[in-house]
Amino acid sequence: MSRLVIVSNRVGPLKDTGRAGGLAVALVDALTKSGGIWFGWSGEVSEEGTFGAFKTQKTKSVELVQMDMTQADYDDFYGGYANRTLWPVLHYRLDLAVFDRRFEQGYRYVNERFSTRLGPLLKPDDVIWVHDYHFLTFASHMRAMEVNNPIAFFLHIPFPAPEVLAALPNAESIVRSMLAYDLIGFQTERDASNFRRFVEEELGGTDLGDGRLSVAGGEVIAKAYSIGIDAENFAKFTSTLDARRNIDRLEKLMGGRQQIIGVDRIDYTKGLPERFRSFERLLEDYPENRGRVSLMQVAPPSRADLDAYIDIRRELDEMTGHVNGRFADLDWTPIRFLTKSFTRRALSGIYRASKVGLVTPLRDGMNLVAKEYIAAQRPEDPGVLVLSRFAGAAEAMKEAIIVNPHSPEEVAAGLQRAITMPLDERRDCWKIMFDRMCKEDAVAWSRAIMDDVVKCRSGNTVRPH
Ligand code: ADQ
Repeated sequence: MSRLVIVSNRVGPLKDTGRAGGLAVALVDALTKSGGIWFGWSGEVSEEGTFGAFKTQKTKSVELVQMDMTQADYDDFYGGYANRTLWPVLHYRLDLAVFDRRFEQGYRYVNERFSTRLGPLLKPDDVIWVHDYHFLTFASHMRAMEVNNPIAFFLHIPFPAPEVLAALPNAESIVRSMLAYDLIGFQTERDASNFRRFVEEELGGTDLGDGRLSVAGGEVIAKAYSIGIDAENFAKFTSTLDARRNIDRLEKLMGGRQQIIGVDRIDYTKGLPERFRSFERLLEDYPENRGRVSLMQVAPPSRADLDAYIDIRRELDEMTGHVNGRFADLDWTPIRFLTKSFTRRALSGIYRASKVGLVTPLRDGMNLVAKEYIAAQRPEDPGVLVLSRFAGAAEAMKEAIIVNPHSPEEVAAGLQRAITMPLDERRDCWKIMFDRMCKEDAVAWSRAIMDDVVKCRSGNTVRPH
């Protein structure tokens, strides 16, 4: 069996500390089975940066290998091109994107530095799996170093329509670099077909069907592999002590009232101000919910040094004050806005105690919260998921109430339907989604990608140059 080498911006943790996301757990699982390396940034900035010594951590079969970056790398690569350019563009937010050629140079440089450092650690039959928008050009640097191992890539965030991506300076050159991967995985059919269309329309490629593209004398696979969670395990979290404590506290606090739950990193893609407005609209248009239904939004800050993120935080604080000032009563607070983070076990209890899961990003690669909410429900009396049509999760979770997050009326009507949905209907919808999630879980996702990348290299696929 080949060794697996995973490359991602942040690595680990190897042990489930309770905070590790489902993704980290799935990757550790894949790594433990085949043995291998998880390679990435240490999260630290130092003067030596990528020229410094590796920071390593080892278990029996898996090694974490991390290195620092310099402040300039961090500013141009991470804070710059990754998070001020690619993140907004790939989420269709050209209005928030910053285009600065230093950022792009820094991005390519850090991709090259990471591949240069990884090269000597590789063995001839290793399979390399690179993650996310930080490393679009990584494989092209590896190929320039004559690394011939199979390299798969998975994009966790959306891939926009070619008409949008075309606004990114040098988009063709970035996408051409991506063709050095053997396989490029996307969250949804829509993302994969956007990519294939870009390659056809802008790079003169040919769609061969089955996700295969022929371009510049070579072939690449560009297909959807939607990411799953470890649904059965997540469901089990709800009987842990941490979860039961939260269920008890919330049920006591609500005293028969209903709670809508939102859980997101603070990010402009998550549609949080729009969500608060929709909840306000619910109280306006369906006044019977006043005093009876509240919204709890759990949103730990992320990338707190970027302006766009500071603005949202301020806006959400103001909106919470506005809605609560307008509707609160002696014994009822309409919106509770918590900016702390919870362990996954504690979170499962919060989901279970909430009658409605409200997941309304303006754009999202997949959205794992939608899946976690369903996994945490009581099979005999499950809650209802209200889900944005712009979350990748909407492609497979059709039994949820699908809404347009830009329309407060539509979201409010969806919430009202969720709050009043009869038990039979709730059970039926929940069961279909839960069973599907158990089948299409995180392990199945990583296995499908690994099988395909190995197959395509042992077949007759030729890499483009
Ligand atoms: P994210 O944008 O981070 O991920 P998401 O898929 O929702 O979005 O995952 C967030 C994770 O963080 C969930 O597992 C959630 O439980 C956890 N989390 C959020 N708030 C928390 C809190 N307060 N306490 C504890 N945990 C919290 C990116 C893409 C997504 C894609 C994933 C995986 O943007 O579209 O689904 O990668 O591919």
